[in-house]
Amino acid sequence: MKFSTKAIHVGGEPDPSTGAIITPVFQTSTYVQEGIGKHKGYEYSRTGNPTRAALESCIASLEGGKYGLAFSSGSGAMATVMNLLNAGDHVVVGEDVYGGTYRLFTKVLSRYNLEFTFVDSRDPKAVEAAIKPNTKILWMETPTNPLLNLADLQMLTQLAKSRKLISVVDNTFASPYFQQPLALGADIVVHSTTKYMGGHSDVVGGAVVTSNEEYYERIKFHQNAVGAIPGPFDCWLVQRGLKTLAVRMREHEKNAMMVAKFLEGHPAIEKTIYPGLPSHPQHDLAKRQMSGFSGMVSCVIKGGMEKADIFMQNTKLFALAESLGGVESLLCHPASMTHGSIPKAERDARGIVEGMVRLSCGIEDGDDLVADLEQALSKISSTAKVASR
Ligand code: P1T
Repeated sequence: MKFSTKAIHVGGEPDPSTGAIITPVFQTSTYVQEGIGKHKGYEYSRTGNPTRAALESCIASLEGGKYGLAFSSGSGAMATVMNLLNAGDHVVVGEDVYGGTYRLFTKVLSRYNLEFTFVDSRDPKAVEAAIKPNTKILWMETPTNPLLNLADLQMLTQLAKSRKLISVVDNTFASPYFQQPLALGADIVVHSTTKYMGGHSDVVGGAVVTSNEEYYERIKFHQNAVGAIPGPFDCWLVQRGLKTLAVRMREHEKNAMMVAKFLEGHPAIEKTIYPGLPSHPQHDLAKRQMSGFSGMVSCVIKGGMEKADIFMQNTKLFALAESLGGVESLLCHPASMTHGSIPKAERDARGIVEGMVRLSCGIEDGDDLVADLEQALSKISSTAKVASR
């Protein structure tokens, strides 16, 4: 079965008791048992729920994995994967990651005697040099949030294997439609399903996929033991989103390409970052390991935060908000919003400068999106003229 068919049919078998074509929202906390140990496969909804099970099998199939697990948020999924570690273990992390991932690792998990080294995951030599005898996980996000840097997944997962590390890839930005980390050698994929998978900015969720039975059993144990599980209606919403993932991703990409090309030629823009542009330093790698470039574009506005603020206040279709991957276009200011939990010196060192704006291109008409950006950028130069009079 191909991607679009799996998205609609896996985990979507008609309900055996009623014939309902859509898996019902099993809004129940528990299940009646016939006798001691005699039940229909479900005992308690933290441990398992049929609506969640349907979603988990669909997500696993879309990532080309054997096992899927759903969580109450991407953060909950990431925290639960980290329960694979024991105190004293070390993790090598690609340095440009979502600010909340950085916060989870440096401000929460580091208190449990887990150690993190952040490296530039574009540079396999730097990654290799960071590995220590107690390193257990290599954590990669690609494309990264918000710089849209890529990690060479084939090369780095091979390195992880040769050093007996568990490789984990946050595939949120690409979605399984454009990138399949397990096929490229990764052990575990994590997602914020809040983003492209849910796709409609109406649910917060997370997911983990793996084909490794041992990792699956251990993460599933912690999913139940720690309890960061999604409610059945949230599972239902994400699964409904998945049905249109393929068509949405094609539109996101088409619009992102239009937006990136427009921004790249605009005099108010210092730099445009999109893996689909030939000017992206890793464009060739993007073509090799992704089947498309997804819907995220970052740019740096000339004149820093002040001008970026004028631009962001004047867009009418692009709404100023955290998050991404929904049908409606959003923009955000990473330095103060999504990556505000990273100290300024580190942000500057990574290139998350004050003038940077991150755009999540929705699936509105591309001409309207470009026109919106054009009129908002024109406000920067018109305020400059007023100020210089
Ligand atoms: O928000 P949550 O569902 O908990 O997912 C966390 C997360 C994990 N990984 C990546 C790559 C992410 O971008 C996120 C969340 N990101 C945002 C809210 C944002 O605006 O970037």
